[in-house]
Order: sequence, then C-alpha cells, then structure tokens
Amino acid sequence: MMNRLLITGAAGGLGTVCRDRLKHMAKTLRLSDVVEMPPAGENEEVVVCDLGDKAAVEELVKDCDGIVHLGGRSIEDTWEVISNANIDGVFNLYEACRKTGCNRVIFASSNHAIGFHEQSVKLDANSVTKPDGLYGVSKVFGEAMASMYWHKFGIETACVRIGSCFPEPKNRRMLSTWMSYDDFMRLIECVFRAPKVGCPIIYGASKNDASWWDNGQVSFLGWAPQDNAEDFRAKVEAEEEMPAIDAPVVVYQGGGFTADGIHED
Ligand code: NAI
Ligand code: 15L
Repeated sequence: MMNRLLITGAAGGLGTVCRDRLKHMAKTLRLSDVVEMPPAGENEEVVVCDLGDKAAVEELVKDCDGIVHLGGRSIEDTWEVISNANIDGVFNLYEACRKTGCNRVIFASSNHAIGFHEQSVKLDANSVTKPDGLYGVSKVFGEAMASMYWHKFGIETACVRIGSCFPEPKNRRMLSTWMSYDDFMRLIECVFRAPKVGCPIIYGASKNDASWWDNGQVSFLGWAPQDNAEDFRAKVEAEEEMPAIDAPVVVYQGGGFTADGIHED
C-alpha cells in the first residue's frame, strides 16, 4: 500500500471511477482537477489545480508515491487548450516528479496516438505512432516525455493507450477498442504492484475478440483483462446503423477523430 496516490483529472469520467475504486491502493488519495469536485471524504485530499500552473503542480505532486495521470483535454480542441493541459501540463508533472522524487506514473495516453493506422493492421508496442489530430499529437508527446524521464531520471511510467473506457461499448468500433472499468482498475493495480515497470506502451483494451492490439510485450505486468466487448455485439449492432464501407469510423483505428479538422477559436 502506498502512502499517498495522486489522481489527476479526478472530476472526470475515469477520475470519478478511480476515486471510488482505488481507495485500497493508498493510505491517502490526493484528488486533483481544474474544476471543483465533491469535498474530501475519509482518507482523501482534494486539490483544485490547473496542470498548466508549474508551481501549483510541483506543490501537488509533493509527498506522493505514485500518480494516475488522467487530467487533461480528453478530446480534440484548439492548440491553446491542448497545449496548456496536455503539453505544458505533462512537462510540469514530470518536472514535479523529478524534483520531489515521485517515481511511478500511469499516463493516460490514447488510441488517438496511433489513430491513422487502418483497422486491418495489428499493432504492438513497437508500432509507429500515427496521431490523428492535435489531441493525438499531445499523447505522443506525453509518451515521449515519459520515455525521456525514464531513461534520464529513472521515473517509471506505464503509458496506457486507452481505447474506449466506458461502461459499455457504444458502437461497432468500440467492439475492438473497449476497455471495461474493471479491466482498467486491474491494470492500475498491476502497475503499482509490479516490482519493476520501466516505461512500457500498453494498449488499454479488454480481452476483445475483435481487438487490433497485441500486449504481448507487457505480459511481465501480470495484467489479464477479463471482459470482452463481444458480449455487447448484438446490442451494438441493433442500435447503430451500418456505416458506409469507406467511412473513417470503419477504416481507421482512431475512427471519427481522423476526419476532424484543426480547431480554431
Ligand atoms: P474527462 O474529460 O472526463 O476527464 C479529464 C479531466 O481532466 C476533466 O475532469 C478535466 O476537468 C480535467 N482537466 C482538463 N484540463 C485540465 C487542466 N488544465 N488542469 C487540470 N485538469 C484538467 O476524460 P476521461 O474520459 O475521464 O479520460 C481521462 C484521461 O484518459 C484523459 O487524459 C483522456 O485523454 C484519457 N483517455 C480516455 C479515454 C476514455 O475512453 N475515457 C480513451 C483514451 C484516453
Ligand atoms: C479518447 O481518447 C477519448 O478521451 C475518449 O473520450 C474516446 O473518444 C476514446 O478516445 C475513443 O477513441 O473512443
């Protein structure tokens, strides 16, 4: 058990799940977001903080043994928004780790770091990145920062290219990309229990029959996803009209993000 685990993005979708389900991982959960959250409960600390504020982030990371870094812009947006939260924010986080001695991080990367790969291609940790927008580029940047801080300073990061982490798969594409909350929580536990993590790339998906991703290189973590999006196929196919054969959502792994333009103010 850690003394203090920091969860950034704690007011968001996955942050709320982590707040509820990671209590057993540390004596204290430090919960942070740029927006207000429900007040601190037992064994919790709540800190409102913009990841773009370097001094505030250093203070935030102080006395933490590990970080689940979920905070940031989680979809495509203007460069101003993306760069504050996902570029400056990631730099600020790793600088704070270096200065305060926090040495294990889970970085919520995204499938949009590899979104321009076609769905017919099977990827693994060595596949080249093909970001599908500014958001995807920011996730590639985050993975690169994680790599540099590992090789130069020994700060370990599990870079999790999360597919689609929601209660259920919502469309045909998510029959390949879906990760259940239970499987994500199992992964977080494995990462913080492993004696050594290094800086691996992990595809954040359940044991989906229709998966495009091979996690063979991270078997050392002992993570065994249990859920399968296939269980939802009948429901998804009944609810979603069949997309055109050349629609981005059926051609590219990143789906509709590949067709999004550059957002301007
Ligand atoms: P979310 O958008 O619900 O949560 C992100 C949180 O970050 C929000 O509460 C937001 O207020 C906070 N945030 C944004 N800018 C910030 C800033 N400048 N300073 C501090 N906090 C800031 O997203 P969700 O779904 O919970 O995702 C969490 C993480 O996982 C994100 O980094 C996202 O990119 C990543 N991810 C999620 C996937 C999913 O399927 N849920 C798929 C791939 C990646
Ligand atoms: C992501 O990176 C987003 O954060 C999430 O909201 C979903 O859009 C997900 O990718 C996805 O590709 O389904």
